[in-house]
Amino acid sequence: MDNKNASYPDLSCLSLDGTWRIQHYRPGEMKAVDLAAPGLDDRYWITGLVPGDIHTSLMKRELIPHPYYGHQDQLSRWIEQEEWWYRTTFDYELSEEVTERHELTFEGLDTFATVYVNGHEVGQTANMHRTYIFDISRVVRNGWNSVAVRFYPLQPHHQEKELFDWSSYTKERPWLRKAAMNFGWDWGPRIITVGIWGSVTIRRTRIARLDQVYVYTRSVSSEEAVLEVQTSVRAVSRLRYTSYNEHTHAVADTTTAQALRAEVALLDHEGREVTRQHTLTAVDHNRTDTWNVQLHIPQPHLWWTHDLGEPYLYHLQVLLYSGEELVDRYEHEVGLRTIELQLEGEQGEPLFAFVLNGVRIYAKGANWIPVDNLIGSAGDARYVELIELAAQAHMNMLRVWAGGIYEKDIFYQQCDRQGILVWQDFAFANALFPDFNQDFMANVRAEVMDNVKRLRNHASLALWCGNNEIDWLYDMKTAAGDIRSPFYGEAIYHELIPDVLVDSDPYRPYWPSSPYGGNDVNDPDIGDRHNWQVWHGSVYPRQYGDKPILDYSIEGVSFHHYKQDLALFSSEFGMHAAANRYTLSRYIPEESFYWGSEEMDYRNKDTNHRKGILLMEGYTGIPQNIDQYLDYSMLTQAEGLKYGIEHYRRLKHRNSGSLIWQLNDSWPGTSWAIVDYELLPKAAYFYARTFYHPLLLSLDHEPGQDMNLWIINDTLQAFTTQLEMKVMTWQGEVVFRRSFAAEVPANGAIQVEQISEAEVLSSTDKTTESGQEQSITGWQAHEVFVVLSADHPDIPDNHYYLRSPKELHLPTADWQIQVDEQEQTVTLIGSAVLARMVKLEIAQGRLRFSDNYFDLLPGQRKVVHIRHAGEEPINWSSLQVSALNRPL
Ligand code: BMA
Repeated sequence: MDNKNASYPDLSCLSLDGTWRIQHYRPGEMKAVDLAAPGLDDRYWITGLVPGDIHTSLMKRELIPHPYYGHQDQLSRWIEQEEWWYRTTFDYELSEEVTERHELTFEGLDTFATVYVNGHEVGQTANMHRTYIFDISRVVRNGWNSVAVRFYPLQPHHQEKELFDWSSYTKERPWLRKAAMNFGWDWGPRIITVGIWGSVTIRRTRIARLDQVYVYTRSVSSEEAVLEVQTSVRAVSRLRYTSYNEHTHAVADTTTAQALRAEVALLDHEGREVTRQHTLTAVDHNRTDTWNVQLHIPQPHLWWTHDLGEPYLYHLQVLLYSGEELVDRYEHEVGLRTIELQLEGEQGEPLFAFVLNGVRIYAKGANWIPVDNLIGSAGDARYVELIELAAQAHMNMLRVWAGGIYEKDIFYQQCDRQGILVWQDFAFANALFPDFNQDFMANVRAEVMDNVKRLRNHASLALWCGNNEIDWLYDMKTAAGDIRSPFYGEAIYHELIPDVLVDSDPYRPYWPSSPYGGNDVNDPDIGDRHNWQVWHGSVYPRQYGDKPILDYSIEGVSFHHYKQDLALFSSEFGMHAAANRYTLSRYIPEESFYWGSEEMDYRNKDTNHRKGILLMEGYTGIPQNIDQYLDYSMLTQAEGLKYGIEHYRRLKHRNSGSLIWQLNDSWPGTSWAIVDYELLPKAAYFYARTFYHPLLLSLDHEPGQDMNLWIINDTLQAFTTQLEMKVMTWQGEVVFRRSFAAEVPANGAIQVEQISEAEVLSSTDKTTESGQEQSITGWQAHEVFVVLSADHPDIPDNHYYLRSPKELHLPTADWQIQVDEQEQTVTLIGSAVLARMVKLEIAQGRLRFSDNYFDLLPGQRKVVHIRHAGEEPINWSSLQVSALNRPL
């Protein structure tokens, strides 16, 4: 069928994105030549979008039920057994000029496919992570053309292959270059997607083209930045025989070199030219020439993460001329910045620290998994919103985790613009891989090259990392006797990738795995570390070769283990919490919406569901119903992450970063995510606004022990402030109040004071907010809470409880509430008792609350602004407000 959305964004590029025809057959049922034939009558096929995926296309036509609802993912398992065909047509104009080449480019084919143009087989594909380019100059016609893509089931591609001792969640995947999480992970279902998941274009090359443009910052200072631009140009030759226009012409090949001119220009934010350079050259036909130019930018605007400055982006333009004709162009946003990974400090101390423009930064952020199991159909808005949410929670780094994909361009573009650094894993997660097989390795090499070249011009890209947990788990599993084979895959992370990077991206740091470094590869003294003592009960310290031990007990999984962790950089750690009520209720049949139902259980794909119960048992107590489960799991996650992250931040500069496992969800499940599938943040997200704030007041305290008061300053300005610690009863009586002056160094952390718990609780300074003296002589730790505040306008207050929630007996809270639908606000006025973890719920996704899951102090007035990320009207009638000590 005609491609309705086909358009020429510029002369050289025709988009084939849009509506295609789709059909499926049993493998081998039909002859490929028939289905690929240009004249095939496909009017009975269904339609589907490109980029996209088969599941979504079928869902749209109601041919399969939504795979995220209930157990319905099981109803679409048949899709992975079938052979799927896509077809489209397009009109094309060939010029009389014969020095043209035409390339059909697929930015994402999932996964094993054969591509046909006008019935001719132009090539095959075997890697979801690659960009495939087919030269179709010999088969494209003037006028009407057809494209067909045949996708094969995965099974024939792995069923006769060697199985490996280790491949988490499924044995099928080591031979298949496809997102690992497709096969199911401990936070998501098995949904084997298939289809054209990236854009499709036809690129016309006239005379010559820009093969590659590589831009990197050589150096920066406030006076000057030096940018190096490496441009590869390829001149195309005439074909000796061409066969378009229905005629065959003999054409003399040309042997003379092609005279070309390249112009490299840098424009500022407003489009004003900052600098421009020309190069003249002669390129032999079918040869590639590479030119380097250096651009010197005086008084540069550097690119900073959003917390340290402005993520200023220039605009790079490379224009290629043949005579007066503009034959190709390349445009990209460019940030002027240097990035290094510092592994040793000035005193020779070990570090794992990112240094941006010469400044050692503290990385705050989270791990990123695919935004949807149906990756190809996920829209740009999901990316924009999730990255916005991350930035608003003061995150400055996201780790694109290895079990998903090399993300779509929109992801990196948004990170560039929103000032967030990217830690990019290569797509190798939790398995052994056949690094002894040359076809596999050639495929991997092409994948690595494609993605390095696609992503290396992004300012946000801070680190390449070889794999997820493979080096570490290889040792653990070998020690446990589960792996007996050599470390298959090692050659990828320790040879192939570094080899490619030396040539293609030599100035960006590379780290072979996460975690990596040290004796047990998860060593606190070298490299980065994953803390899975908490939640998974992994027992540490451990030495290389020791049998791994899991401790499934209240103590074993407790988040108190974070404080024993002196990691240089904590790149994974986290705990489960329920998704928000709306998100769960949307995908769980109503009759199963209760705590302990099999449907609820089905949302949780983790091994051993006892871990979450044990964690809550030790902290909040075991929930008895779904409301308690929502609250208790959210509170445990939020307070647990706060406990861990404040500890890591107090360790600044020994510790230089903490990345939560995980930011987002790919389906409406129960997981470690702090933002759920409907883009509704959990309690931990709102806590992050304080625990990741660049200016943090922190109390280091264990029951019965001293109270250590800290300030952490991630900004580059030193300041002096007056800090106040206030201890209050649930009714708001102040039982202790003390102020401290603090000189806070730039980019540093200081302990301001240490007071014993006993002193605080027996203090005679018992003044209510209204100034009245009290006669009480002592307090119990479970009767009070602590508020830290500072007289600095930007520093948020922080709250602490001296005992775990299950030991506190909070009286029932109350409040007054006013809803202003016009202004989109909810105003709460606290009454006589502290309301703990006040929760506003509205049955709608993508809502942005200015605050939620907060404590409302007695008498406190709090205005919460609510908006929908897509500016849709708010479903006010569904609003409900509750608190831990005032359940629904
Ligand atoms: C680490 C991650 C993921 C996993 C998470 C939670 O292993 O790298 O593979 O989902 O922990 O178990």
